Amino acid sequence: MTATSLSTKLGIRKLTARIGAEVTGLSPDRDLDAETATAVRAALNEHKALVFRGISLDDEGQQRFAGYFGPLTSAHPTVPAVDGEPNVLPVDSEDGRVNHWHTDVTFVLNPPQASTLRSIVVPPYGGETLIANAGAAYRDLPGPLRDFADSLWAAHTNDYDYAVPPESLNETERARRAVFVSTKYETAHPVVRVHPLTGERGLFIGGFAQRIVGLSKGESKDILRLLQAYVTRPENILRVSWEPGQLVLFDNRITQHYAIDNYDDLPRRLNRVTVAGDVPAGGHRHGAPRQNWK
Ligand SMILES: O=C(O)CCC(=O)C(=O)O
Ligand SMILES: [Fe+2]
Repeated sequence: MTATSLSTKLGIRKLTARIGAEVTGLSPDRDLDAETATAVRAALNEHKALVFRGISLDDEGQQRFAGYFGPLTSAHPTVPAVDGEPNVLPVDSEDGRVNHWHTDVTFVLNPPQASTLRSIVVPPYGGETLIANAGAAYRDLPGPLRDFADSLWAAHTNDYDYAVPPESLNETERARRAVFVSTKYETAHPVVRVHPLTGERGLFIGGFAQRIVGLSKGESKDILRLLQAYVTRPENILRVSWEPGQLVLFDNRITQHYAIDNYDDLPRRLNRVTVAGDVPAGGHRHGAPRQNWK
């Protein structure tokens, strides 16, 4: 397919005051020229989550679209990809429900900068994805808390006590969990991340952040709960309702997300493709504990 200049037709409609926009006049299934890709990146910088509706993408198309924003990661560090598509992760309700707040794969040194999710099977009700603006959360903090957060580092790991106790998991869920932690990762990141393209600061925590470097588990839990409460304020959240032919692109450097488990046992399936990211940078006055923080 040839590149088509679409940027003049690009429409950006805000979905909430603080996060999210629907992009119209652009088919992610067409080739994007440089100007259009730049306009989409600018919209992503501003709105943090972009919704594209009425699209007809296959796995190839989703990967091509994600590729405009940088090189792709493998599907996941531990979870197998879609057969024959090493960059595509199946997100299938049969394998479990991601109903906890997180940012994708933050337990590695350079987590994916952006994720795309594409609807494959949509339940007739429920199954929405929440996406939270972690930059607004940071700005909502009272000054002294902001300064405090600025000074912290958090250890992120894929091996932690998930909200669900292991004894309540069924066999499939237990097996999936075992695959997820088959290689254990732990990485320290700044709690306040400076976005490399905009300079905007955001809380960079989420479910894989399990401990604050230098604090006990108990102290860490309290601090993380306090900060996380700002991320999940309703004002900071976009609620994405899924429909067939939909793609959502979100900026992992400054958002968290949560898949709501409110669709009974109905099937739900999305495919995820993520764009490789940089090593998170903070605005620290205290140096980096990355090398010897354990
Ligand atoms: O199912 C969703 O809406 C989100 C899935 C997700 O967060 C993930 O696969 O990391
Ligand atoms: Fe996720």
